[in-house]
Amino acid sequence: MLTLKVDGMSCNHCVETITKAIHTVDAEAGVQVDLGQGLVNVKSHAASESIKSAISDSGFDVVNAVTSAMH
Ligand SMILES: [Cu+2]
Repeated sequence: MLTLKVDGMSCNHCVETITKAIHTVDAEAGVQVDLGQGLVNVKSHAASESIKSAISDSGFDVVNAVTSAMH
C-alpha cells in the first residue's frame, strides 16, 4: 500500500480524475481517496514513481509519500 499526500483535491471529480490517472498505470489498482486529509491510498504492484507521475500529470501536486509498504 502506497499512501500519498496530494494537494489540490477538493471534490469527487478530483477523486475520479486521480483514480482514472492511476488506472492508466495499473488498471487493477485499488484507489481510495481521503479528501478531508488529502490522502490517496493506492494498492498496486506498479512502481510508486509511475503512480506519482500519473497523478501529477493529471494536474495535482504530490507532496510526498507518507508510507510505502514492503513488497
Ligand atoms: Cu474536484
